[in-house]
Amino acid sequence: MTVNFNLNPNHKRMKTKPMMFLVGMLFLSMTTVFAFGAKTEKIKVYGNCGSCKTRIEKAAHSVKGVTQASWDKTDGMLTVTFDETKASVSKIEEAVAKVGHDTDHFKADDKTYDKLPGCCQYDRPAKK
Ligand SMILES: [Cu+2]
Repeated sequence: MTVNFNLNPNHKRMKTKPMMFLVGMLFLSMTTVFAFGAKTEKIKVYGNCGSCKTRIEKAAHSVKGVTQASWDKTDGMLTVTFDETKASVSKIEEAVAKVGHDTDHFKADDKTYDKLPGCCQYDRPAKK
């Protein structure tokens, strides 16, 4: 008994194309990571708890070009990986400050800070 899995009538002509496509995709994804300067940086972000972590990481991810963001509540360091051609440390710090978390270069708006849940109202760094 033969089962015909070939649903494509142009099968013979198409044969080499899927492989080329795969190689092409692989090449593209590699250039995205390497050629366009994926960069990993650590940024100090003030916060307290697990909900801060969620909020901070969400804000970092909202910046175009950010592929990874992870905030450590024990030392307050946000580790971000981003495409340098699209994002920058200041853009990320700005986004994080906008949701209520101070960084060493951007201060959150007082009103935004006041609206944070009680557990999230971290001790703010001294104002400069
Ligand atoms: Cu919190």
